[in-house]
Amino acid sequence: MHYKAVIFDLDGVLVFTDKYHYRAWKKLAEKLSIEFTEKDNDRLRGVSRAESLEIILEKYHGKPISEDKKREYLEEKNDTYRQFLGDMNRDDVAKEIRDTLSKLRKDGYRLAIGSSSKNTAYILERTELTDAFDAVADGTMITRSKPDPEVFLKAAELLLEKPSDCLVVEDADAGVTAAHAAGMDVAAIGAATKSQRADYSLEVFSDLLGILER
Ligand code: B16
Ligand code: MG
Repeated sequence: MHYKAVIFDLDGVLVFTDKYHYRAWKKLAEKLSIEFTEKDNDRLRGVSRAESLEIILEKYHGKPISEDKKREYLEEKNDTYRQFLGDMNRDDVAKEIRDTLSKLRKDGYRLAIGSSSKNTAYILERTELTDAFDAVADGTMITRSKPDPEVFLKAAELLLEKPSDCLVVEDADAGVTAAHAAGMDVAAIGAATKSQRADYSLEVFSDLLGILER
């Protein structure tokens, strides 16, 4: 067995909250008369909330915005986003994902979350996924978000595993860069498969079993 642990990104890998991020950012962008498309939203994958706002403001042409006002906008966006999260439940995680996680654990792999999101604990609770993991490293524990390796190194530290023994599963290019910078191999799924920079490419989540059990 080459790897001892698997670190999962959350948004875009285990749950599909990217549509909620999109709707919440869109609401704020409209208020500020900023054009915001789904393509723009793709640039926010794996990026922290504050950095996401700066990316959105690249297309803003109004009066200068103070730091206090930006904090207010961030809170507003998060309130909208959390309203969507409040409607999530166990059914928002596919059976294929739950079964794959259980199988990996049964086979002795240590499992962790490595997410930029400060809402990680709430999402795991809503979807009844908390107990599926041995450790959770998230946006509340780091000072630098992906593409910085901090969140993945934190996950390895919590698992008491060496980075080289961990495989990361990611949907964002920023996350692929972060995992490599942490000295970890990466399996890409979804959007991150396009750039072909990852070590493995997953067509479906359960393809992980083929990588880890060969
Ligand atoms: P929050 P991940 C990331 O989660 C999202 O992909 C990204 O779009 C979001 O801005 C970031 O979390 C922060 O989320 O506003 O909930 O703190 O993909 O790293 O699981
Ligand atoms: Mg993601």
